[in-house]
Amino acid sequence: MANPLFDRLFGAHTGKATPFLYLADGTVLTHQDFLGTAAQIAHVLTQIGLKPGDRVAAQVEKSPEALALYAACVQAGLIFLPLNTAYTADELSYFIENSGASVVVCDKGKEATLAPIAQTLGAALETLNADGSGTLMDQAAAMPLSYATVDRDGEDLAAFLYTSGTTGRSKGAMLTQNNLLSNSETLVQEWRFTADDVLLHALPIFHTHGLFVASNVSLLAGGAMIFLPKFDLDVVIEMLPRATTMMGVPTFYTRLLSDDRFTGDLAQHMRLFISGSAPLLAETHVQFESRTGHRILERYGMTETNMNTSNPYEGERRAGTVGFPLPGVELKITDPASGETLPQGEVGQIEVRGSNVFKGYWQMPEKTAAELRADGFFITGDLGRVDEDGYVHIVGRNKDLIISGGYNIYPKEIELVLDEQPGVLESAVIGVPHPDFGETVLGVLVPMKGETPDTEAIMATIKDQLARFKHPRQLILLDELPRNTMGKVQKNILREAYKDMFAS
Ligand code: MCA
Ligand code: AMP
Repeated sequence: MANPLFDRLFGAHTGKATPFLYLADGTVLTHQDFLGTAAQIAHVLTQIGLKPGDRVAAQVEKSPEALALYAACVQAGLIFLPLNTAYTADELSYFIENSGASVVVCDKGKEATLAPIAQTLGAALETLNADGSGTLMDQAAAMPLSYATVDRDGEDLAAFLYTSGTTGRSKGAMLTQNNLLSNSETLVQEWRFTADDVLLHALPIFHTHGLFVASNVSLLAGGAMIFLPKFDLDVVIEMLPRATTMMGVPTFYTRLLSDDRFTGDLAQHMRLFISGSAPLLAETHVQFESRTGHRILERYGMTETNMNTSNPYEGERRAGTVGFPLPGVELKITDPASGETLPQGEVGQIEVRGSNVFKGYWQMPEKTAAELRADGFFITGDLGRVDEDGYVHIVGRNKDLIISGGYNIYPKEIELVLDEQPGVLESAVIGVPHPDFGETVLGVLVPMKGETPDTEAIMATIKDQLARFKHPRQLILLDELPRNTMGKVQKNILREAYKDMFAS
């Protein structure tokens, strides 16, 4: 037996004194330093009493230790459950309860809020702060620097990533070792990653993009990362000359382009820029090429599937498309009503199948059955077409979703909160164009007869319930919502009416 994900991503670097993480303060951690930390954390988790298959919920700031916590979970056969640092206590208590997490790891600043929740739900609580301090590392410091890797099968679960739904509560996408490993193997090949690469990593590590795409690909290739806590334009510009590759959401690229210091010279030595998580405007692609000579490589993925398509490394990277299905990924365009495959060129829903596709939603068999067909095809909820040259175009969404700065926001979740506010009869939440975030959230409220809802008070109330990035940038009062003859709210009319609200 073995532990394929651990062996390939981490174990393969045992004893290597080569640089793995370059930090903004000049610290360099080698692969072996990192593995030692991971082993120490694995000992702590085992001593707490965690057994293979148990869940570890982590809401922690990005740090080498936070990444080592992921490695430790893989090594000890635990299921890693990373959580957005913006989530409120309300949101977190759902994830902890739903996943049945045995331990919650959080920042010291969140301890007072989370301790009672963890206690009620029977989970242990450890702290891990942005600077690597906290109870987790206090205990880890006394532990051995190696750990007997727990045997796992490729079909064993490695991570849960919660993704919101159009009907309300989030669902835990169950990802196996094979899901993650097969996808990173493909991406290393497709994007030509090697041990010589230095990836500029400014993404958060609680989502697929920063964790399973950026980090796993670098780990598998044996390369290094410039590991930054967040996307800070000044720091990114300062660090870029030391990198060979960068991955980002479109906002990273529009922010770079908005700065005169980002010149062709600064990007000259780079091997590859990759974009994903949200549509990259063709205009950004063109501007980027004329400034730097580089064509950004755009790819398309989902939490449930990892990466599905990519523009080619060699060959034409076509603006406004997400390239070709990756090797091992089958992609078809189907009629949303019948599920029948449509002829090439026609627009329909995108379905994918392959070893990248998840195992289903944790303890939600009906939701799994609604999206994952018995034959293994996953219904992405994205609308697209395949052109005559085989390039996949995403033309829209068959799901009510807003993507703001790469974060997914499901309007239903916000509408449920808004509908409960005093004086509100009903609400509609829409995404409208935003120069920095691509899209941003707008809330439309219909007052109860004779009432005028207090929008400021409403904004203050939702602070406790919803993460900051989900908050409407503005609330608008409207006498009634546009509806079709079936009574369905016509959000397209609202989107059209307010499309210039935040235009630059
Ligand atoms: C921060 N804020 C946001 C966002 N980020 N609001 C809406 N959308 C956001 N994405 C809030 C802040 O809390 C702050 O609130 C205010 O907006 C302005 O913050 P700012 O300093 O401008 O933001 P930032 O800290 O610079 O962050 C923007 C960012 C960041 C760099 C674009 O959001 C980011 O790193 N996004 C990447 C997300 C990502 O990794 N997505 C991948 C998901 P206040 O008003 O209180 O100051 S994985 C995925 O989608 C699939 C699988 C895929 O294909 O990859
Ligand atoms: P998530 O649920 O966070 O995994 O986000 C997945 C969704 O992000 C997909 O279903 C798409 O709607 C969107 N997405 C990811 N990459 C791209 C891209 N390159 N272009 C357009 N949309 C994308």
